[in-house]
Amino acid sequence: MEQTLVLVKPDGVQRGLIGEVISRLERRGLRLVAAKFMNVDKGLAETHYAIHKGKPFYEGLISYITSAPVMAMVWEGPNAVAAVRQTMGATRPTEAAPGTLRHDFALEVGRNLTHASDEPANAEKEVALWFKKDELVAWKREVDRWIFEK
Ligand code: D4T
Repeated sequence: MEQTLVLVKPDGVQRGLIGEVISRLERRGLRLVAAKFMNVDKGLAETHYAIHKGKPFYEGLISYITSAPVMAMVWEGPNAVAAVRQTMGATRPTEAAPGTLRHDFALEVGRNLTHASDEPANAEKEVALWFKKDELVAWKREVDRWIFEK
């Protein structure tokens, strides 16, 4: 089953939106695999955002993600990566479709509430970066057969 990393970033935590994010992913039918509430150290932030090193917004990104606790989670389901990105909406909240989290709760790209892996190969890397193998819970729900086709 495809897995993806989701972070409720410091702004989402401070604004009391952890429950809203979880609720929307649950409602979608995705299955929670792991969760931890944590501070992000500089090393983890720099590894996670390595691809953006050198960009004008890089320093702001690192200080933002390390500024206060985040809720880190792994969610799974068929096409979980695409499904979660769709639920989050476009990176820039003013370009996010109505009904998405970023449309409904955010205005600025530097305060866009959540992170979600952008493709399956990156999702695998990000899940391994943020979680140890034994922190991932393999489980099934009674309702799975009514949500997952196979
Ligand atoms: P994340 O990684 O936070 O889910 O965002 P996206 O995957 O949707 O978008 P991204 O990698 O292009 O950007 C990472 C992160 O950088 C912030 N950002 C981005 C910013 O502050 N200014 C910018 O101009 C861009 C492009 C927001 C998300």
